[in-house]
Amino acid sequence: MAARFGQEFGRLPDGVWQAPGRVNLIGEHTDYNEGFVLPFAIDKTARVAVAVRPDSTVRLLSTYGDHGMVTADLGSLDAASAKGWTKYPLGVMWALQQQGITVPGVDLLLDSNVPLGAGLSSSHAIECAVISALNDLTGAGLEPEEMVLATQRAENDFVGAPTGIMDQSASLRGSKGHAVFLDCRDQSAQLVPFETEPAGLVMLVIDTNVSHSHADGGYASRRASCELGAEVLGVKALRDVRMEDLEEAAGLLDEVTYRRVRHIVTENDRVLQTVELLASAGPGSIGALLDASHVSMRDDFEISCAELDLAVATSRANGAIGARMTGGGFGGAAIALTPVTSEQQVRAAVVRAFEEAGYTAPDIFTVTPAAGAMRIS
Ligand code: GAF
Repeated sequence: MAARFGQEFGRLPDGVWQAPGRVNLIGEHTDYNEGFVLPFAIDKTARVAVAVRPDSTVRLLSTYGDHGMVTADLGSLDAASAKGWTKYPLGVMWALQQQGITVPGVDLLLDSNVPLGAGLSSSHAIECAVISALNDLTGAGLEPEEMVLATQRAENDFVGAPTGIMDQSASLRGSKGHAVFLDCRDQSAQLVPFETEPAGLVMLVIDTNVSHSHADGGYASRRASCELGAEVLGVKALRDVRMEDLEEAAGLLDEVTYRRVRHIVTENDRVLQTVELLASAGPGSIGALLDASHVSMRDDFEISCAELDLAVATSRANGAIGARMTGGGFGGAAIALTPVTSEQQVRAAVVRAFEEAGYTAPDIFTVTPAAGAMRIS
């Protein structure tokens, strides 16, 4: 990375930082409802090599895609004119400026092996690598919780995606062999041991190659339904609705809003149950909760799609102990918690099922919980 940076920019970088993508084990769309999530950082990362410049120019280059060098001026960062992946680093710089941090001009080279548009948060991986670099280079001394909020601001107000805080929390606060149990109301977090190998399991990711964007309408409309539900029920956020309140809520809400609310309330409950089960009985015990989460997203929140449903059903029929779509939905990836002994069967069956359905071939790979963002040189 440093050598490539040298070729492109004619000098060495000041450092190289990396940040991972994430898989969400369970707790979908609960983050912006101030609820619970249980994601883990994965062993696929975005890396940025960065050198500070003496002026206010930013030069951005990536090793993938065909974008060429993009130049911007820090004095006039503009969301409307930022294109493609450059929205993410520029959005982070903009967000830091908004909170009064002086961002220096930089030359920046990006490399990433987080699949794009797969629901594994390739965009937050970039943002978290960039904010880690700028935090170190400026000496701003931001805590992870502050970096989480700054990247959320970049996503919401610069990129234009009304997302919550889960993805960047996993990327910044992840730890090898652990999932991050996060309370999205106050950002308190607990690392929960989650290792598949000792349990004879693998976590398969099935990237359907149906690409999605959180800046599209589906994500925002689900968020709006949740806000409406909270307003009608008279609570600050759906986090405050309990399982036993659901019956009464049914009488107060229209049918669609009720189902959206039911997903959030039951999903929060499933996160709590998953955390308890992981502690008492290990990863082999959480299959039914993963399945129930998928059904809730498919039927109540309506964020799945035919390809995700096929990936989930086929995995389960061929030996996975639990499976669900992961991430924002409307495409992207499913996860299938699978005994090592069934891995090949699940892989082959999913590929065959996609072929028979006439869908684009999926990409299937395993992930393990990995470390969060860090400086690597
Ligand atoms: C996307 C968002 F970025 C997260 O904040 C979260 O809402 C997720 O969708 C759904 O759980 O990844």
